[in-house]
Amino acid sequence: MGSEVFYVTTPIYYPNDVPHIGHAYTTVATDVIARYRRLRGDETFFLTGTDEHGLKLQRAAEAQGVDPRTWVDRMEPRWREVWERLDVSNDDYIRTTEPRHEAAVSRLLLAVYENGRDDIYLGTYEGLYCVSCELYYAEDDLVDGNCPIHDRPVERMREENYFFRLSAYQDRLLEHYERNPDAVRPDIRRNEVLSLIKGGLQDFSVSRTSFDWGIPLPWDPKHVCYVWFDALTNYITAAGYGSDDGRFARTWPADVHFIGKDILRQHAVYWPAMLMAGGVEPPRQVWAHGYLLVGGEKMSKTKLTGIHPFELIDHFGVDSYRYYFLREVQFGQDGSFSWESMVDRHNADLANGLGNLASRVLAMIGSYFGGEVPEPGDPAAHAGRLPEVAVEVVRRLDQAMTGVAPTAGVAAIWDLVGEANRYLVQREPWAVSRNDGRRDELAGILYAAAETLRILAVLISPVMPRAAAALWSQLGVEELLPNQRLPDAAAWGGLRPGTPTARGEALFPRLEG
Ligand code: ME8
Repeated sequence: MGSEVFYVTTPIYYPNDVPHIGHAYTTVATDVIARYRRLRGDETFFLTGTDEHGLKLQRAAEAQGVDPRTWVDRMEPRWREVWERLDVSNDDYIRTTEPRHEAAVSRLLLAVYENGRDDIYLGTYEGLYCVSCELYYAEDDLVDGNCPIHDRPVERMREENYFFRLSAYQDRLLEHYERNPDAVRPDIRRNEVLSLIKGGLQDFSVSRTSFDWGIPLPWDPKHVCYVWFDALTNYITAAGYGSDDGRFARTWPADVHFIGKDILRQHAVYWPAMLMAGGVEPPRQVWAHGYLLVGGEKMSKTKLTGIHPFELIDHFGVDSYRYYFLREVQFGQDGSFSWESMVDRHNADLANGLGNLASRVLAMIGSYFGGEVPEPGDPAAHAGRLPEVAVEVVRRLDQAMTGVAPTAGVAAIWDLVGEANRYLVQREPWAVSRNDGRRDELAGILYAAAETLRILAVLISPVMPRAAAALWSQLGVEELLPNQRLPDAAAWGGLRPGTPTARGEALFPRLEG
């Protein structure tokens, strides 16, 4: 078994408010992995969207004096505009208020309800509820009486609910995770999930009667579906569950669900059990990254510490934004954002590193060869270690990106930038140019440098699509851009001598703090 499509998702976000850089962190990382997969020729399906039902949304709408549908219709474009501005290349965008989703949720609910094992049953729930999480908590989970994630008071609720028999799935979940050691990453999250499951699982309610902003249960429409059961199902809705069996078979199971560690339990315990109960395969992998912190705490709108991505993009540009978070925060760990470190990264790695390399090489090709790519001559004599370092970097990048280690992937690319800059310092083409007898050598050096830039343009394209396109056009080969596939695109010698190059704008202008 195995799906043919590389299927990757972000969480679907609550549009009760506008996005902050924490949400964008997940979405950009997912985008980079999706773009990398396309670059290596894998058929890819990348999904994101908004989670529009539930009490939290209903209350946000009430606070604005509008009905929930008006509210989500007003807020959802504020999310899409951020993804567009960030060059996020999702193939589909799902809203849980769409009819296709309601159909899939009803279908999964019925599949579980009618599976012959009584996995959904009627009961009464009384407990402590955090509206921000849309989760019930046990007294012991609370910190000073507050929700452990949002640090806000919980509410006592009592209602008649349908329950999902999660407790019956303990052994099957453990067996699933033993058989698939990579199904939760990184290891620290896998261990957390294993101990949650081993600690015993409590049934959770899958319906609500105290409010009505949700999908009615097909067999008892006084109840609306619990928002997490509704939300998680988005991942199969968009893959064609219940609507397009052929596409569903090619697409599902998802290869990676990217999430933050705050919603691990729902994705790695509830979700696979729900799917098993409905006769659907669990996802291949759940990848739970860390938090972006502000002042040592998880950035959050609730605590008014959220920074809107536009505040940074306006200053740094889209590519620098995308680069910074992947490079600065080791993927999987928590990381702090700071304006100063972002300026430092921008200037050191982008303006002085890649940007300076490109402008120096193109300027020298302009002055010494009338702007045309010179003859390579014998690479063994002129290219130094660049061809072999490029091969090695491409190998490391592939290993990192397919292994979902984007920070290591980006670091590998910058080893090639560093090698190229060192190579120029050692070969001193500006000095060689003063000696007419060394014209072939000068050509060989600048060919090697330009060829390295071409390869770099391919390699950076998943992370910085705009800089890649600009570099590509400065090298005079933009018409090739859409057809690049790794590893062939990185094979040495792709640039043709005689190609007219152009000195464009600086790729990354230096920024003052
Ligand atoms: O939980 N650092 O939506 P949500 C890193 N609708 N990532 C962060 C972050 C931070 N400080 N803050 C948020 C929900 N995120 C549900 C999901 S999925 C079926 C339903 C990111 O709007 C991270 O990915 O609260 C986290 O898991 C997600 O936003 C939570 O988004």
